[in-house]
Amino acid sequence: MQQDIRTNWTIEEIKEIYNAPLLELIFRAASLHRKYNDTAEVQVCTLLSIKTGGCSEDCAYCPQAARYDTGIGVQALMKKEEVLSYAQKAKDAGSTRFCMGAAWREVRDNKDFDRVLDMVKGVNELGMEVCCTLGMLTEEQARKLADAGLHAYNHNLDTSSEHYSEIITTRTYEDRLKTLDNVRKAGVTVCCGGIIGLGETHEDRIKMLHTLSTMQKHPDSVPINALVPIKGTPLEHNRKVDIWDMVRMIATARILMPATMVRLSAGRTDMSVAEQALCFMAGANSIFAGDKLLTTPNPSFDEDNAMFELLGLKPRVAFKEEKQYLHEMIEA
Ligand code: SAM
Ligand code: DTB
Ligand code: SF4
Repeated sequence: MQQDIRTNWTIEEIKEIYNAPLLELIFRAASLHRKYNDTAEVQVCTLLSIKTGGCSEDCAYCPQAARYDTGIGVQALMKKEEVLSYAQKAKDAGSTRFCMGAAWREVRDNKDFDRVLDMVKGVNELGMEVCCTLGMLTEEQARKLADAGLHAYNHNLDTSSEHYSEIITTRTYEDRLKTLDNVRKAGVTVCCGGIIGLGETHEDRIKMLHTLSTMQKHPDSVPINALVPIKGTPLEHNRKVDIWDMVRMIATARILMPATMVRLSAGRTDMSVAEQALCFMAGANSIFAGDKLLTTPNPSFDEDNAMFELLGLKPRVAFKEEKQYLHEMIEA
């Protein structure tokens, strides 16, 4: 079994996989998906923007960057009680992971961070997997989050290291990798992926997948976002992502990282149920649910429930791996 999970992929090997005839690629990805995961199971994560807009970074895709006129106002950090009531609603709607996002360049050691730590504790106590995406972190901050009960940290590479400076100039690829390293060291699971549709080449996509799949340990989850073009950002006129590109990206990620959660992330409002079904077939096993991502629309819980029913999918329970491990310990 072990030889499928490799961290020594070469660019040439990845190129060959990515460029395989489409149906061949989907078949191969689906076979590995079946071998390593319960293919009927999809992790349902809910996102909440706990601090919106006014970000100092220049990420060319982002509605929350202060320097672009996108019509997104600045909202201060939410109150803990308000966040917990959103989390409870998400849990009641069947979501098992709750991800809190802040439009910060980096975490600072101040009262706001203390409040986020309290939110993490609170959501954890609800029995949900807690995830945060707060920008850059030091190792100490990562440890504080871990101590508060953080399960996962989302920090995307977004694109290849070569294309990075075309998209973001206010931080480096190295900065991103350093934060990911700090997250790993603190024992928090890593959620790291990217966006397609930024004007990158196929080569850039292959290189990003290479960086992800050759990390010392594969990310525990890999979100694949399709660019949601935002009026006022430099990428507002970018062409809509082709569904076949999304499928190719998901299938390649699944083959390279067979046991990782591959998340069909931003861009679902533009996809039909049939198109999303292809993505699940190609190995996607997680989605963001709820009618809003951070600031842009997403399919409603009702639409997703209907899709799950139609496709015979079921939501994955929270902390599945930990529960399995405990069960095996008790059995032994
Ligand atoms: N500020 C933190 C950071 O940059 O890490 C956390 C929030 S940030 C909005 C999280 C991720 O959302 C980005 O890394 C990017 O991959 C994704 N994202 C932002 N705007 C997007 C868009 N218009 N389309 C698709 N994905 C987007
Ligand atoms: C990720 O990879 N995608 C999510 C989550 N991680 C934080 C964010 C998508 C944001 C899309 C634009 C918005 O709604 O503001
Ligand atoms: Fe948007 Fe995050 Fe970049 Fe800020 S750091 S502009 S919130 S993607």
